[in-house]
Amino acid sequence: MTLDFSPTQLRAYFVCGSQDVGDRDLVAVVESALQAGITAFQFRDKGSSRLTGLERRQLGQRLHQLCAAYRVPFIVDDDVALALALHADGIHVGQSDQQIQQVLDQVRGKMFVGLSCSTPAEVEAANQLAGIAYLGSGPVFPTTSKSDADPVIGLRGLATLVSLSRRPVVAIGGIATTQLAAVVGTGARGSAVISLLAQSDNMVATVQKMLAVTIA
Ligand code: TZP
Ligand code: MG
Repeated sequence: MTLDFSPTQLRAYFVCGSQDVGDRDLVAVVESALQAGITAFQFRDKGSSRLTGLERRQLGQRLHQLCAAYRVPFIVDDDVALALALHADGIHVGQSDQQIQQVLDQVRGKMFVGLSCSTPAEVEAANQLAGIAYLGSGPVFPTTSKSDADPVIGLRGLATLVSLSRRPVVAIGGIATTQLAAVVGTGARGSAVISLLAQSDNMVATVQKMLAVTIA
């Protein structure tokens, strides 16, 4: 069974892969984030620590099962074949990933689609496409979690993209607890974070802060 998209799922959106957790077990990290109350999880496995083939699929399956137990959407970054094989709830793609129209055609009726947009032109193009559930916008602040990140857009850039978008926007990139309120103040529906949660020493407190600032 797949979960439908709802904008409230963007409130405390955790993005993570093996590369983000060092020596720790990714499944254990994700489980503690689920227990703490995250509202969405994106499996974004990149770089040299990335598993391949059957191992990658089994890890994805395990993470999907965990998310399903908490009724939290399991979203796969980039990999349409993996998302389809795992019956993921959603797929997230960037501007340089597989062409968005192709992705929409491949997954229509099966899962929801999120798209990264970091410029007004990208948001305006996304507005013309049917079937996109939400936009991910950033990096809002400098990030150390993505080596090929687009230029930083800042809170003003985020506010501009939010005002142009016909879809709910989740902010991403370098978001710390001190910026959560300002991020949501732009009209973004929540924050998507890697390091804030992957490196948190108190997952419950951090997720509570993410949930507390968000307009209901
Ligand atoms: N896309 C834009 S910035 C980013 C991604 C995946 C990395 C976000 O990680 P962090 O640690 O929350 O800055
Ligand atoms: Mg991508």
